[in-house]
Amino acid sequence: MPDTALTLPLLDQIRAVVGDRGLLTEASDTAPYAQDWRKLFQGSTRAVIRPGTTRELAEVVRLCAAAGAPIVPQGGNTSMVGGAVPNEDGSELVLSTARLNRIRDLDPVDMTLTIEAGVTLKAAQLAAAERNCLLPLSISSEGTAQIGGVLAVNAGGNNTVRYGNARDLVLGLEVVLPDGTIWNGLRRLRKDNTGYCLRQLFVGSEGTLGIITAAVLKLAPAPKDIAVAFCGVDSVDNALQLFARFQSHDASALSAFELMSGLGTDFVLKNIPNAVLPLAEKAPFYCLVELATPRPNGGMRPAIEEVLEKALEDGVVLDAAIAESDAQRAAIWRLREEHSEAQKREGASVKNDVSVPVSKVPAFIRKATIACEALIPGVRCVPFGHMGDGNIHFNLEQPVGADPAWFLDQDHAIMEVVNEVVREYDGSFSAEHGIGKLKPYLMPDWRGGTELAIMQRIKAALDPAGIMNPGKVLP
Ligand code: 2HG
Ligand code: ZN
Repeated sequence: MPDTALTLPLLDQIRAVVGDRGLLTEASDTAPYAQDWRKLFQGSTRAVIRPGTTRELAEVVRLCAAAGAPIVPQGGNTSMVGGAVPNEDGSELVLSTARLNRIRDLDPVDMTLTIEAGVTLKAAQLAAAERNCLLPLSISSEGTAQIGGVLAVNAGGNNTVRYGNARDLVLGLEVVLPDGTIWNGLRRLRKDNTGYCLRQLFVGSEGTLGIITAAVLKLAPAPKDIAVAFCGVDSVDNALQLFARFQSHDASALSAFELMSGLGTDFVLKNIPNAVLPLAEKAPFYCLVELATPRPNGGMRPAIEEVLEKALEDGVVLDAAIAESDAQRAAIWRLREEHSEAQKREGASVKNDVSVPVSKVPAFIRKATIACEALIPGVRCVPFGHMGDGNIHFNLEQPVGADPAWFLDQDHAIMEVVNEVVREYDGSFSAEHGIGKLKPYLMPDWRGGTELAIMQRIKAALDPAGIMNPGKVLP
């Protein structure tokens, strides 16, 4: 933001609210907040504001609204779609929720966790575990991602197959609106039919309607018996077959069913230190299966063995390894969780976070692979992800030796080709990563007409001046 007579008083006023430690203005301090972790979006900002309480944050928003200064809310800055990056001209102020990091309450009878936006998902999980509970939301970036951002994008992750998305875990919210008003909706009721469900309006709004400052989340009983298997399969069709078998065996025990391609797993084995394939032979695809129950000695190991033995016998699975210890379980999960990092180290990659009905995953992967290979000869397709809920990360790695910048320039063409197949199967062009800065241009085509018009009216009603995360979500 230029040093005009208008902006300097605004920053001075903000400093009076948040103090020196709540305001960063040195370029070296603000730089990490102005770029996404994938380094695809480079923005610029005059200041990063880090309020320590909801009241401070609300006062800052009120001051910004009065000055007409646009705000970019930011949590852990782990967005895959540039959702938390300011624009290039420096006119937007970054508002970080990092210092709102208190756990306000955990009730083991109500099974609720009341928590501030800046707590990392990992810290929230640990807080739940300490009280013998489970916060059933797990994503690869959980060590850095903060609850506010996780809710603002309605993150999904590995346990959606059993517990749903972030949205399904929210009972209450505290939100600062674009004019600085605080809405305290921190109720922890399981039944509450009192008009429009406002909390769900903010979940998934990606900071365009207000800033989530605290939430009441639903907990589940902590698992006491967990079994994890890593299975090689010769096709995605057989991966689907295996999923169906686990589901019909005991859907209530299935807490994750993840798919990995042979190539994506090879990238992990090559680029991530100490990653080891737990099978004797490589396979075209792999599945990670997790069964869990809160009952100690709840029979998860015999259950996973029973289904896998039959699947091996029937040729649905080529080979499988069942974790014998917590360390082996973690090592298997690492093969899946390091997929993004391994792809990053391999070269330039374009992400397609898409979903289709679970039954259509094999056909979708087959067709999208053919379409992408026809578009860019030599491109390396890396489909992986949350097969149990139909969310596939259909990522593409640059051809070996290709210019990374040239490859990244093809991102819209790639997304178009993949999305055409997604559309054929009634899927979505954004499953769990959101729209951010990357995908608003796709909204008219996919959600145009009445749906987009309703969204625009809601945006205009809550943020008439358009100061909340401008340029994100809506075209
Ligand atoms: C995951 O499932 C994340 O690991 C990241 O959603 C996916 O890198 C990706 O595309
Ligand atoms: Zn994912």
